[in-house]
Amino acid sequence: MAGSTRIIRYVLFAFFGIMIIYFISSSSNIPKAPLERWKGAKDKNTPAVENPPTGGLGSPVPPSAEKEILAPQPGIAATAPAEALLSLNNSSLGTTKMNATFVTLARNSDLWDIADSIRNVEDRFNRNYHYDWVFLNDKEFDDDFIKVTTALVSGTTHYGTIPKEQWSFPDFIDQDKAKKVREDMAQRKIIYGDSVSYRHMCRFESGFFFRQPLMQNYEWYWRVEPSIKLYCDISFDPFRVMAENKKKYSFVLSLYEYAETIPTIWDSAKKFMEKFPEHIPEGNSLKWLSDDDGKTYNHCHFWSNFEVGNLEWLRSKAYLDFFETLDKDGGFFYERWGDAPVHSIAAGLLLKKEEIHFFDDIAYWHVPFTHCPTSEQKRLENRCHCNPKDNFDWKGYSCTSRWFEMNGMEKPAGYQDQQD
Ligand SMILES: Nc1nc2c(ncn2[C@@H]2O[C@H](COP(=O)(O)OP(=O)(O)OP(=O)(O)O)[C@@H](O)[C@H]2O)c(=O)[nH]1
Ligand SMILES: *[C@@H]1O[C@H](CO)[C@@H](O)[C@H](O)[C@H]1NC(C)=O
Ligand SMILES: *[C@@H]1O[C@H](CO)[C@@H](O)[C@H](O)[C@H]1NC(C)=O
Ligand SMILES: *[C@@H]1O[C@H](CO)[C@@H](O)[C@H](O)[C@H]1NC(C)=O
Ligand SMILES: [Mg+2]
Repeated sequence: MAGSTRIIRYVLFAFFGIMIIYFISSSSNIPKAPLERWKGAKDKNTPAVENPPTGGLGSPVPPSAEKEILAPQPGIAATAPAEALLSLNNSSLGTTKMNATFVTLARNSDLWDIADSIRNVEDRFNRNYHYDWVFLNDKEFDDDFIKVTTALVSGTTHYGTIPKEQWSFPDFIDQDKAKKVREDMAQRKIIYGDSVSYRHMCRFESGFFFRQPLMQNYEWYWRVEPSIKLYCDISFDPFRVMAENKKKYSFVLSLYEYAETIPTIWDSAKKFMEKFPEHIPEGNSLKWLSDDDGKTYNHCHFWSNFEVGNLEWLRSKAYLDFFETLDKDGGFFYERWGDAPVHSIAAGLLLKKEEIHFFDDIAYWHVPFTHCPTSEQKRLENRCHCNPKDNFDWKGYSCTSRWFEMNGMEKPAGYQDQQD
């Protein structure tokens, strides 16, 4: 008796589940016009439903996961045949999501620049996934900022104010010495060299954003800065690609750091390596960071204004020991260490090289550099609108060639044409 009641309940549950999913898909609030255009484009190319474009990993998304990944896309569900709808039955929209969030550090005055970034991220990706977005600020966000960003993000937004002690000089910093450095850097016209707030920002992004109470609720993050652009549809879930391929950190652009901002960062990194050999695994990316077996730093770093990464790694003892060692040496204030070289040296030393992923499929711009996939097929399949000539990957100032070489990865056909 109890058994058959349970079965009836299960059937009813499943039936209403399907109805709800059907209702959500067909009453999608996505405007008609873009959907129609998108559908047209889809028909011309390989149908996205049967043959979703895969990431740069060859096949980052195992076949079993493909349906789930495609499931939350309203555009597909609304026009797909009945079987495709039915395949949603046991993978509710909620359960396909990763434990992940977007994260943005911003000032109230960054509102319209971050609005631009959000629109890009939503149009190219998140409108189909509805991931949350955490906004952090050293001051309280104002109503206007909250109102506009809440309206733009398709997931849930959260707003956090950074505690004073994470956005000020630690007591072990000699303020006079720090001030002299800023005056000197101002004279030498080093970019942001005279800025106090930029230094707080770099230190916060290096050591504290992932420890905010709001960030403790997540395992994965995707960092987004104001005024960035995405140029291709992202038809896979980068968080899932990371998880399923055991990745911890990722990048789209890499380059050489401005040497004057980090004269002694490598001394601190070496001090860390000596003090904590247990945190340095075999098969890391030291070779990408150093051309002389660790004696000196070649200044290569991943550009951290874009990052998809694992928060548990940043919260690990290894990373925290690394940050602590660097922080105590004072270079965030006595020099002008950026969070990009800090994250990059950490990723290069603490992770195995297979744990770092180059997201070729995520075409991206942050002034002044562009990552645009070299492969024309990729650009067409994903409706990219970047000019391949602008691709920075293979130019002299990029470190991405070195990354490919260290990993024995084959560069995409036609890369020579984008070299300068
Ligand atoms: N709350 C807050 N956020 C800041 C502050 N300074 C920078 N940020 C944020 O920190 C991130 C990095 O700052 P940017 O000014 O973009 O630094 P950048 O990318 O090195 O330089 P740009 O070329 O100017 O973009 C961005 O998300 C900014 O919005 C600040 O004083 N307060
Ligand atoms: C539903 O999904 C869960 C979790 O993925 C799985 O364990 C279960 O077997 C599925 N049920 C059916 C009827 O497919
Ligand atoms: C969904 O339902 C269909 C038809 O009943 C079934 O063939 C399929 O296995 C189901 N999928 C899941 C994930 O339960
Ligand atoms: C997401 O990850 C955080 C951090 O590891 C964890 O505390 C939380 O329970 C996770 N949430 C879910 C729904 O798994
Ligand atoms: Mg920026």
